[in-house]
Amino acid sequence: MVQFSDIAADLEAQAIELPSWAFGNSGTRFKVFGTPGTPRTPEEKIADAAQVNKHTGLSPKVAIHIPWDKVDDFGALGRYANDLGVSLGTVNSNTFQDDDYKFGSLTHIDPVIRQKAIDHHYECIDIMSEIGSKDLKVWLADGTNYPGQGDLRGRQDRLATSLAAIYDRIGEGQRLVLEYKFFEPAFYHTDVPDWGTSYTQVAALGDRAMVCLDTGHHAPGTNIEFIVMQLLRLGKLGSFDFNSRFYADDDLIVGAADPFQLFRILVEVVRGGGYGPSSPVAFMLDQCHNVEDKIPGQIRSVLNVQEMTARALLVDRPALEAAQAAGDVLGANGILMDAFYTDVRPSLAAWRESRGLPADPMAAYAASGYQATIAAARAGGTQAGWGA
Ligand code: LRH
Ligand code: MN
Ligand code: MN
Repeated sequence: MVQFSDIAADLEAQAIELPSWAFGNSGTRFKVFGTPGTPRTPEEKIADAAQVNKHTGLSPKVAIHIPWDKVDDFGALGRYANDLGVSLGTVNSNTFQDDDYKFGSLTHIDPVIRQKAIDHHYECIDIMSEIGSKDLKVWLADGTNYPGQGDLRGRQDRLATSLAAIYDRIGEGQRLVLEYKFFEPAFYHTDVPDWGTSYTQVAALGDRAMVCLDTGHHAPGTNIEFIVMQLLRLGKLGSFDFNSRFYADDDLIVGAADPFQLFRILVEVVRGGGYGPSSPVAFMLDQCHNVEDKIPGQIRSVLNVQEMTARALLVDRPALEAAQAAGDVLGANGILMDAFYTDVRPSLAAWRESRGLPADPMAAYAASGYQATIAAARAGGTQAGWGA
């Protein structure tokens, strides 16, 4: 049996990057409900993200999305974040909100539009260099709605050429991570629909190009932990966008819809060397909070990842390997389930307190009065991001 005390040191280095856009209002095409206190500026999003780190110690970085978080002086934005105890992380490009990209961005048939999309990525790389960010995350809405609408092969070839032009500018110590998604907003075909396509494209670029796995971007029933294993085996798992889903790209709180799936994913992460200070895998959230308050929503999210990481670390590896080797099907399964069913919450609460953090971060945030303060201070404002 592995005890919590055996794994406590491994929890020390856990860092889960927060998406700036999680702090803005969001919804579906049917309705976006406003939340009092929603940030009006990138600075206010960062201030809210800093609250999550203050109460959990788990989220020292904030990912930004360009142009949603565009400011005149990124150096100053970075210093502002540092003053609040966090730093700016992944830079996400955005080629899905400009009319020019109606029929594609990096895959567009018109070289002028393609160059515009490439130039946007150059701008993102410049921002990364200014703020000391390591990762450029590329997610493309490119695809078609009707069979015959586009030449699938030609689009894939143009994608490869465009990505190569972007990768050329990626500096030492920087990476390009390519995210895949099986559908939406395109419904017939998507140009980077799956891990295999993302892998094929980044493998052609070089060592500093990796795959981003967004847990919400798979068809129902997909064995995501198998993909995690394979990408780690290939040395190409660059980052996670964590969230959870019941139906499509729901962007719900990670670990809320299917905690067991999150556990299984983290078991493969640990098994494949994807966890720990020397791992190249960046843990990130990519979520929206449509009906719940955003800051507690993010606090709950990072705690869910921490709890499932602890449980994954509790798997008795030698015993599991012995059971597997002996063909002990139910024994092996039982060893995994023992770890999954271990309630680590009391141990984590004590562990947090021993580090000067609140035992219960959700309660500590609720008692802090921050939510009422921002609701009063930001009343009547317009939110930043998502279309801004
Ligand atoms: C696409 C996606 C991608 C975007 C984010 C806002 O569905 O997951 O990561 O950058 O949502
Ligand atoms: Mn994502
Ligand atoms: Mn998504």
